[in-house]
Amino acid sequence: MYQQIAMYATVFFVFLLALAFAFVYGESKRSGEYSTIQEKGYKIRKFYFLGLIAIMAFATVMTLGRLPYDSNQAEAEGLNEGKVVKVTGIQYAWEMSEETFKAGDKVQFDVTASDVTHGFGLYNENMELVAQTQAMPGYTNTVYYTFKEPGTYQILCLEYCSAGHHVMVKEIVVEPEGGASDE
Ligand SMILES: [Cu+2]
Repeated sequence: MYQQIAMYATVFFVFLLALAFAFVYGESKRSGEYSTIQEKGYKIRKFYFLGLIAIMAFATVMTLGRLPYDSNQAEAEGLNEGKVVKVTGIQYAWEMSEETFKAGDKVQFDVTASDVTHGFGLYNENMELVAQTQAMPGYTNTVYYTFKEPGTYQILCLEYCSAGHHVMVKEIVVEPEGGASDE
């Protein structure tokens, strides 16, 4: 569904761009005094620039704390009280210190790599990306995720890491809360 929305949005914006190009092309045939156009253009540009800064600043303030990488935020929300799972990307597999989870588990993934850079991407059953970070040799990147729904999740590599990249898939099963009996 999201892919479809993204596709229609892309087509719509490409159409808008095409309109803009057509307008510019059409206007280019007309000649006029440059200084008045320049003055008008600079006014619009200044307004546009300040507006863009205001929107970006607002969006940054509203969303930065929601990123799943911030340990202070995780502490505030109790996300760091759960399991700590060490994840290592290797050509071509994912090694994990723990592979069984229950719905409701708060997990801190400490992600690294042993050879080249990989991309840790956690997908839910609908193949929606729910958490991701870089897996880099010599670094540990932490990402927090709470398994709200039981099901079969998958970890895919999001960074092309040579010939076997596409086989870097690991399935992890998240059991329903309180065991399999309440399914
Ligand atoms: Cu990889």
